[in-house]
Amino acid sequence: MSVRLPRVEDFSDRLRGPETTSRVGTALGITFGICFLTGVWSHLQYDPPGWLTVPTSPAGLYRFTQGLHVVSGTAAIPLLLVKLWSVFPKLFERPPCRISRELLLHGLERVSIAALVGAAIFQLVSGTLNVVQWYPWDYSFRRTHYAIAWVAIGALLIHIAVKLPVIRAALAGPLDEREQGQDLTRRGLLLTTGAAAGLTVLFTAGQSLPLLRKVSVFSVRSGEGPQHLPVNRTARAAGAREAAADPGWRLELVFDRKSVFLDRAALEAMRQTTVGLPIACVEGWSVGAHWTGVRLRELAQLAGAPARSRMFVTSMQTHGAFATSELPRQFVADDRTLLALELNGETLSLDHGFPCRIIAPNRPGVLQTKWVTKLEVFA
Ligand SMILES: Nc1nc2c(c(=O)[nH]1)N[C@H]1C(S)=C(S)[C@@H](COP(=O)(O)O)O[C@H]1N2
Ligand SMILES: [Mo]
Repeated sequence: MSVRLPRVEDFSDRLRGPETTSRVGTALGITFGICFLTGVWSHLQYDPPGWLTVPTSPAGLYRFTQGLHVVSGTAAIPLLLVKLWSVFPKLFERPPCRISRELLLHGLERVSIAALVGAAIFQLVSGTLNVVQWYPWDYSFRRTHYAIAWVAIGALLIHIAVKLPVIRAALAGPLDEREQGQDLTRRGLLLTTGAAAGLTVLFTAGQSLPLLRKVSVFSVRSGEGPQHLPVNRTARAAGAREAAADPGWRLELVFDRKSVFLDRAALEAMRQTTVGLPIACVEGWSVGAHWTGVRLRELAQLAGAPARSRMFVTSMQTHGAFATSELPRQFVADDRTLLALELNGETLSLDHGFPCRIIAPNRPGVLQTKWVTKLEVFA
């Protein structure tokens, strides 16, 4: 018996083929489209460019868009696996053997598909690793995930354009044919794939949708934690423990090269406001909570600055990212933006940012800075 490479004809399974591929591909295209748009939005919100004024309402907008980002990315995993399985035999298609226009086109198609498959796998794997906070190698997740997103979406659009005639014809193709001795039809396969994607969402989306919290046994975050809120980075992990627990701590409020110092008692003596706002993490989980503290707007005014000022926030964190953040004017001016002192009716715990933290509407979790020690106001 001679050993040889398989050929396309060797894979006779009728379940594969354009009828299956086109339908799974359509679903996959939709999830990737949603993932791309919500991802770009998250990127813009994280670090808004000059031309973009991020709205402070609706307060739960980021919670919604980022939940959708992670849910659609998760649903895409089973879809991508089935899609790749359905086209797998094509890997063994022989290129035209003479140098010709066909060979060139074949080569170009192969390159674009390699880029698409590579980028798609990278996005789903890196996104999942970020959700479970596992960084097996040293790279900037946000920048890389964002750059590869453009490769993926570009290659996807080219792929759809090239395949459009095939996709059109295949979407009209039969689903219920059965080969001898075979039980599963293409329709059956597609339903199974849909169910797999649905269950994946059901088992994980509870971290974004409180309604599903009980069923989502594979959620990375249960929604629970000290003071009814998960903790992403503890005071110890951020190297903020000692400074934050120091009874001599004072907040430095800077405007126009003058500093005002306020200890916790002074902050507690100011007018207190209570708001209901969620923490919405880039990792997709979000939890609503009640926060009590001083309006940033009133702190700006105390410093002698206008209510519509920008603010730069510095924390006591000594290592790791997210030690500082910036609040655009509309966020400082918003009545719901607080320097929070209490969480769900109790003094903030150390891990939630004691002595005080930022909480603002429609703001990615990473920017809700904990262990604040300095606020610089810019008119
Ligand atoms: N100083 C500081 N603030 C921080 C962080 C941090 O690492 N350092 N993590 C942020 C992230 S990623 C999130 S999602 C929220 C989580 O808040 P919690 O741990 O209080 O629930 O806090 C944010 N505030
Ligand atoms: Mo986060």
